[in-house]
Amino acid sequence: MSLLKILIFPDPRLRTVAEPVGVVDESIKKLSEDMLETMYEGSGIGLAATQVNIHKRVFVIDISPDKTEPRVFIDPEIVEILNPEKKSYSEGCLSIPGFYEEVKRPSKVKVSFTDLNGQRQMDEIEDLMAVVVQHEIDHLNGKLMVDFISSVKREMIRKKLLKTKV
Ligand code: QAP
Ligand code: CO
Repeated sequence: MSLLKILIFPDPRLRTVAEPVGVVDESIKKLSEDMLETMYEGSGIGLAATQVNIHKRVFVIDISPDKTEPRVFIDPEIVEILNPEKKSYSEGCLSIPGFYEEVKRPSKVKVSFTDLNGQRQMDEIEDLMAVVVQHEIDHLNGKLMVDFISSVKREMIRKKLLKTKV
């Protein structure tokens, strides 16, 4: 496995719309392992391929307290909003280190995706899982959590992250 470099906002490459994967081959398995390693190393709970400058529709998450439940989502789609009532959650992002912002999203959704075995799956998700899955699908579409906040706040975060760039 290898650690991947995470793009930091406002890197314009974070705005790339990712391409569908289609067939799950060895390169996608290797990518998802490297992404999981990179996510755990950064103490994250979710990471999209876009964030490591790979523009394929893949993301990994692990929201378990002891970080023992890695999950890989390939070509994910929100197929139905099961509860349109929006819930607010203080979201973070490995590409926006040190900043947490309240974002409102539908609280329960139905998601379809391809798993690592190449099988299409369907899942009803809510709570933190629904928040993270929607956040990661946004990444694959070039969208970031700062797009939901005021332009004044977004500009402040942009300037601070440009300054602290190593
Ligand atoms: C997405 O984000 C998420 O600022 C995953 O200094 C997180 O794993 C969606 C992280 C929460 C909804 C709620 C952030 C690590 C990790 C930081 C993450 C940081 C170190 C963020
Ligand atoms: Co993120």
